[in-house]
Amino acid sequence: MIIDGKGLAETIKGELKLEVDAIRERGGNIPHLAAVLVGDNPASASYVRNKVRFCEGAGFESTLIRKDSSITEEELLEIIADLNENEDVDGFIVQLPLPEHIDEDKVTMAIDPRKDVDGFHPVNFGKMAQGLDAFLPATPYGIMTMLQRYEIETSGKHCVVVGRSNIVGTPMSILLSRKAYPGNCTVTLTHSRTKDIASECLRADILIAAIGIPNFISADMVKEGAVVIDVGINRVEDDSRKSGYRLVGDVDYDSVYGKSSYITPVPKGVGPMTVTALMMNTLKAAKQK
Ligand code: BQF
Repeated sequence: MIIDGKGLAETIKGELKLEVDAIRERGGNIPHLAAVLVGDNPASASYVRNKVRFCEGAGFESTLIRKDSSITEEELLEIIADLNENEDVDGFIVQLPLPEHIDEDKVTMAIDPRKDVDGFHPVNFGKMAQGLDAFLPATPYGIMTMLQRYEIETSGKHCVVVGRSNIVGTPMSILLSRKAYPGNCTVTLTHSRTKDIASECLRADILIAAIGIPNFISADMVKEGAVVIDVGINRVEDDSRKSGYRLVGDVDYDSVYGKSSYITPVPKGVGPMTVTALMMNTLKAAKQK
């Protein structure tokens, strides 16, 4: 069965809009997301557009702050300090990746954890790891929401995560091993130094592919009946498209589809749920203010 990330995102957008309409009716605090976009990376610009568009669809307020890639780290930190102070803004993100001369960790740590709707600040990461209330990082939160809404059984399952990034692989391994639903999995976290990734993947009841290599997971790496979550969003050249590229996941979808019980497509799988999760965090931030 195909997990329709795009459709679920639309459903949740409608639910969020109903909540925002009710907030508006009682004169409450309308959620307001600000996004800082540095430079002209086309992928980053498209991600930010998706977020602004979602805000419009759900009745959120949004502010886009665009800066040239020549901005200094100091100037960017000043913008963050202003957003931290700004009573009107409930949550904000700094779109990654940033230009080479800017330290992403420094930027992330400058964000007030109460406004850190991407859930990247160490305070939110630490709270998440301890099972405390926190802003969960958007992609893992989106995946957890998919598993929950599709009522996928996770308790006692063996989950294999491929990739150990701070924003996907590592938090995913923590969330799925927590004593909760979705959770209670036995988790294996694999990465570039793992001896035999294929045989690790073959043991997975739930396989999370987050390595950023197009079509990395082939059918011979997947157990019959596995749940396959493809986090990869890789741009590959395609002259038959007017854009000149198409999106390809980390999973070789055509060969793996037949072996899976559930599988997420690319596009329209995890990607739209990442944006949705950011908006769920923004509503949470607005309510907590
Ligand atoms: C879709 C992201 C890597 C690095 C930084 C829908 C998005 C993408 C794809 C999107 C992503 C990926 C985002 C689709 C936000 C997800 O239909 O497949 C939406 O906008 N994303 C980001 O903000 O930063 C990233 C991936």
